[in-house]
Amino acid sequence: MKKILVTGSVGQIGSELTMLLRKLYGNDNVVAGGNRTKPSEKLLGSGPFEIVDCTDAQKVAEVVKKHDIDTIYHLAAILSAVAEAKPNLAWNVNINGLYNVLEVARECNCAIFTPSSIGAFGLSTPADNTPQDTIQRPNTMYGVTKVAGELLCDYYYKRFNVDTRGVRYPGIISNETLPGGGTTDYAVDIYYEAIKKKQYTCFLKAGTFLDMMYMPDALKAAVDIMEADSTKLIHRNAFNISTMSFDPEMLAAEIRNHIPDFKLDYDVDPVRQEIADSWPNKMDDAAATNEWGWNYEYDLPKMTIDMLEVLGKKLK
Ligand code: AKB
Repeated sequence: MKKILVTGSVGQIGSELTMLLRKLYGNDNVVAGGNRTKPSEKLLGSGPFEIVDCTDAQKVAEVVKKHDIDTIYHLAAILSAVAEAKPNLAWNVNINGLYNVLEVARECNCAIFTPSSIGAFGLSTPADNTPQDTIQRPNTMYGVTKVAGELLCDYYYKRFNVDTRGVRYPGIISNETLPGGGTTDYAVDIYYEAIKKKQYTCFLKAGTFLDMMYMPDALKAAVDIMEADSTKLIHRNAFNISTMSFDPEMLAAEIRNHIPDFKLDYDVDPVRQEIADSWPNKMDDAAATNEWGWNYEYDLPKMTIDMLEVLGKKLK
């Protein structure tokens, strides 16, 4: 049985991924690593928890050795909007933190999953059907750290044979956890506000198309790629994965199928708009499908039904 450490287990994807991994591999075999944010009762009560600051290499090594870890899901990261406000912090966590975790993985012979993002692309990248291998010249600190991270993971595999794997996540939408500090966060907020106020003021403008994904598919991708047959992986890291692409108007129209008087207006945030404008409209994920059988369950209508149903009960 795998012995897993999840860094960033208190974050949006981390907390839900930790719970899924505990279900699949046993509660005691999945250590939740967190740093500043207080972990939920659910996370604390269902298995081991350790304070792991990925910028502290010694601490990462200590926890990996203490629990005999063989697989690390490294999810601790600073997202795009916060990275623009705090580039220093973003470099430290996203690059130095990743370097530390890769070094520990090399030393302790661990496999490692590291997500990249649509943020690894830039204005000169083809925006439609963005190929797996293409131009990557991002102009954000988040993007710079993501491209460097992809290359670093490739390097650790080639040079040290560390079993590094990863995907490029789109914006992730969840009915359970809120995102923090991303450019795609509007696509989560809008559902909450649709239920609470039947109105949402969007910080990205109409016509801003971005890749998005429902949380269950994002979690499935993380599990499936780590279970994939290693000999079939040509790319290993930074696989494009895609399930849906929409702009705020399309999302609002879908919500109106269930809440007909829902209203959408705009108060555009220039920083996040500029970031979004530099990201693809939709990625081509054929390499993921061919190399490890990537597939998904949720499109926009199916996700919207589920989001509104679950949030409707929760926010009552
Ligand atoms: C963000 O908006 O920063 C993230 C991402 C797409 O990587 N959700």
